[in-house]
Parts: sequence; structure tokens; C-alpha cells
Amino acid sequence: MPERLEQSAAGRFDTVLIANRGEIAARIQRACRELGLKTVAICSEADRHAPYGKTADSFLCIGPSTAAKSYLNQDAILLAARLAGAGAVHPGYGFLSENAAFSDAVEKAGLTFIGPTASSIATMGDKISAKRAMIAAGVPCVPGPDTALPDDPATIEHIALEIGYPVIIKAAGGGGGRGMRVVPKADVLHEAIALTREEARKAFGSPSLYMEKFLQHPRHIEIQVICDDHGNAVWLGHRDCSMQRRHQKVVEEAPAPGIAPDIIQPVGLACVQACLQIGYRGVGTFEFLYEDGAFYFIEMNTRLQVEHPVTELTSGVDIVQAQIRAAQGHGLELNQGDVTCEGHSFECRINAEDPETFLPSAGVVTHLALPAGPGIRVDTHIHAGYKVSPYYDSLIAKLIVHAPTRAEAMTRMREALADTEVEGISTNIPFLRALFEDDAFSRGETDIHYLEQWLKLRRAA
Ligand code: MV4
Repeated sequence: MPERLEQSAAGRFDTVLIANRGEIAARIQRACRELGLKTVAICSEADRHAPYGKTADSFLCIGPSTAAKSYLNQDAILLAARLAGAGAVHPGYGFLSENAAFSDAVEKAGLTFIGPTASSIATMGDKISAKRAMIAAGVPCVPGPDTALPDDPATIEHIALEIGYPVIIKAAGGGGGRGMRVVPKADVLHEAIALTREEARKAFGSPSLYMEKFLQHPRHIEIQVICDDHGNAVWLGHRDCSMQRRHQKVVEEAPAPGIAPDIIQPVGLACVQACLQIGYRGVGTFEFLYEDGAFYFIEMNTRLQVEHPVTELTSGVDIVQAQIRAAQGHGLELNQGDVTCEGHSFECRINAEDPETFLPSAGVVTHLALPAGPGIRVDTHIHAGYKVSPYYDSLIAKLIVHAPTRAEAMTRMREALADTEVEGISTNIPFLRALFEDDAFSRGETDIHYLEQWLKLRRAA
């Protein structure tokens, strides 16, 4: 028993429960092993045959296939952690990764949550308090108040006029594209607010809204940070994630093309300043819209992100290892001066979905060929014979390349995609191959609307 208490002490652990599934469960398990940590894998009934279950030190089935009864079941996860003797919980992305109550429950159970404190998660989860924290730290934000919209119609109209139309109404509890509405002009303002408020009340349990200038053709640029518990924080460069469809990213790259170091530098330093001011711990991402040469903060993600590999390849930092080490209470092993950005990296998300309709495609992978060679990385949990379940996100693999220049990285990705074969289920590979032949994308001249416009044109043709 005294040994258990010793192990459970926050910041000191030798066994990590990975509270996730799929490629990221495999990725986190590898990082733990490399750090000499033991791992506990969990699964739902649908994931009993997951390959990372076989390579973990313990493997527990925690519930039925429905995520609500397994990967989102906090009590089941904490029970599994206790049974397997885990001293820490890694939430991965999605599921409970940005749930402040879960971070709190893990810590209250005497375990370490591999992520920020419940208070940091809650501050960033409320998009208004996040914006206020950013303004206080000197991070550039989208024009608009850092307070909730009042009820008085005249005051609301005044705020919109001051910002200038078009404006966008967003739910404080939203994020990632949920709970927002564009208002082109004054005559539909109140109607838009009423509709968004009702949606927000239902979806997020809070009617709180805020208003911003609506930027019409921005790019989505994000900045990766890593912080320790000793007052050190660094930014690891930037990514462009503009290639998205319905708020699902499809291709990401690092660095963002065409952004001069001297214009992004002050933004990166402001992000670091914000981390220090809020006492942030672990990894995080600052999301910006970039339009006409200026950056505007929109949201902070308090988790490890799907697209972290492109930053790993350009910075040379193992972000998952660094995140775990920070949670162990170690000081960062690098200073800002040690951080470099070398070459260019792309990531393609390979989804089990119909390439035309985008509907999820479940079933058995009957044949699988993955690319390999210099500058090629594949993060996946699938193999020939693997059964893709209809219950979860359709991401089955991430294809990541790295090369000295953007043009060479594009060529490398084209070749890697040509060498990738998945049979038995439908995937978006044909669509990714076509995208990497596109001229505007090749020139790095795309914004957040580009992919959906490209798809519309392709369907019409
Ligand atoms: C915006 C915007 C334009 N102006 N905010 C969508 C996801 C969420 N993170 C914020 N989003 C947006 N906020 C202002 N003031 C346009 C979007 C947006 C978007 C942003 C990033 C990536 C893809 C997007 C697709 C549609 C709209």
C-alpha cells in the first residue's frame, strides 16, 4: 500500500493509462515505452482486437461499443486505472481530453492528468474567458468585445455597428465550428442572436454569446506550445490547417507557407507569454485566423492535436514525450533558442469514408500496403484483417512526409499516396491524390473555404 501511495503522488508515475483508441492510443503507447513507462490500454467491446491492446502491459475492456458507455465513461476509466495500478491518465484527443471535470476527477483520485489543470481547460473552454486571457497577454484577437453580449437590443446593435458588418455570433461554450452564425447586415441581427442563443442553450447548457468581426477569406494558422511546471514555455513553430471540410481538417502542413519569420515571431512570443500568465502546463495550440497579413486569435486547444506530427518533423521535438515529461514535473529540455524549423512537412488524414459522399465506410480491411522510405511516417493502428468499426471517428491512418522544401514534400506525398493501398473499405485516398495535383494548393494559395469550393467544382465537372 505505501508503494501505491508513492506511485500515485501527482507528477510521479511509472504506469500510464491511455484513455483513448485508434492511432493516437498506439502513438501514446510508443512514447510511454520509449520513456520507460508501463502502459494500460483500454477498449470498448468494438475494439477488443485492437493491436495496441496486445503490446500494452495491461489491457482492459471498460464497456460497450457506444463511446458514451466506454471512452466517455469517467468512472469506468478511473476504475480501470485503479485496477491496473496506473499513476497517470493520458486522454489523447477528442473524448475526455478537454473535459475540465475529468481532469479534476483524475487528480482527485490521486492520479496525474497528462494535460493542463482543470482550471486552464475551463478558462479556454469558455471562449470569452479565453479571449480575455489572450488580450491580457497581448495576443492579437479578432475585433469585438471580450464580454458576453448583453440582452438590450440597442446596445447589441451599437456593438455590431462599432465592429462593422459582417459580424459573427459565437457561443461562449462552442468552438471547433459549433454554435456560430454569420450576420451579413443589421436587419437579421436579432434573429441570428435568438437562434444561436437557443442552440447554445441546448448544445452547451449556456446561452452566453459573443460577437466578432467576420473575416471572409482567412487562412487557419496555429501555433504549438509546450510548457513545464517551472515557468518555462516555448513555441514550436506554426502549422497551416486551412484545408478542411465541415470543420474537419483533411491536410495539414508545417510551416504555414508564405509567412515570413519576422511576422509570426511576435505572435509566437505572445502565445508563450499567455501560457506563462495563465500557468499553463503541457502541450497546447493557439488557433488563429490569418488575413491580409494579420493574425487574429480565435481559440486555444488544451490537448495534443491530431496534426502534431507535422510539427514533430519540422522541429525535431517528440511532442508526446515532452508532454508526458512535463506531466511528470520535469523541466523542459529546450529553450526557445534551441527551437528550429527545418524543411517542410505535410499530413494527410486517411479516413474510412466514401470518397464522393463522405459517409463513413465500416468493414474489414482485406489488403493494406503502406508507403515507407526517407521522410515518410505513417501513424496508424490498422493492419490487413482489421475491422473498421462504425462507432467512432473515421480516421484510420495519418500519412506524414518531411522534405527539405515544400515542393519536395508535395512530391514525396504524391508518391507516398501512390504507394498506399487500402482494400475492403472505401477511403478518401483518391480524393487526397487529386488534391495533391491541384495548382492553387501547390502554390500555397488557399484559404479556409478553398477545399469546399474545390469539391463543389469537382462535383459539377
Ligand atoms: C471565424 C471565422 C471568421 N471570422 N471567426 C470556425 C471554427 C472555429 N474554430 C472558428 N471558426 C471560424 N471563426 C471570425 N471572426 C471563420 C471560421 C471558420 C473556419 C475557421 C477555421 C477553419 C475553418 C473554418 C471554416 C469555416 C469558418
